[in-house]
Amino acid sequence: MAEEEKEIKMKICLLGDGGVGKTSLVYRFIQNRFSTDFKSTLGVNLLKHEVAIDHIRVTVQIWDLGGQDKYEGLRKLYLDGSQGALLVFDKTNKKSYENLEKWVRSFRDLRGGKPMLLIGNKLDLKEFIVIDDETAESYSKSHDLDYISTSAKTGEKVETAFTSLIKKIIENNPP
Ligand code: G3D
Ligand code: MG
Repeated sequence: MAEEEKEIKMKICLLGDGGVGKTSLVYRFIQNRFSTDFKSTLGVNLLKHEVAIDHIRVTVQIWDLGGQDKYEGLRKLYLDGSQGALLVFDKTNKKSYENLEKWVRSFRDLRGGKPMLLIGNKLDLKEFIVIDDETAESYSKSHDLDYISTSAKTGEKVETAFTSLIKKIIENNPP
């Protein structure tokens, strides 16, 4: 007997400082490509992507934040209705790691305990890494987040990261 097809829609958002690779990760996930000539995004990029996970058809609306300076004004619109977030820092940029706290707080203030996944991006830039996995893992444990290290450039673990957040969201909102 054919399994009944189930459907679910969700909104997820990307959080993290400018330059950490949010747009590149989304681009890689959606088109399986890496481009080095993005225009620095202003405002918000809205993308839709359909994936099949465990016989469930998932439509993911992805909100990718542009100019960080405008975030304060956009914050509510951006986070409202988000079922989860990918929280991204750049492993070669200490400041982007130190600023995680502010992103976590801003999400939790509005979205409570909804799932968040921590991404340490730019894994390919091995010799420039200043935040190692041990440090990131201990941060993620203490903040009740899962952690995955990715490279939007090579594509390593990008799909895993998105999929694992999506699965968590499905667990929280079974269709
Ligand atoms: P943002 O959306 O978070 O602001 P972007 O970040 O996706 O615009 O990426 C910022 C810069 O980092 C871009 O380079 C992009 O090509 C680069 N980048 C993103 N992800 C990776 C990665 O995994 N590895 C490497 N090596 N570079 C990455 P430019 O030069 O255009 O600023
Ligand atoms: Mg961007």
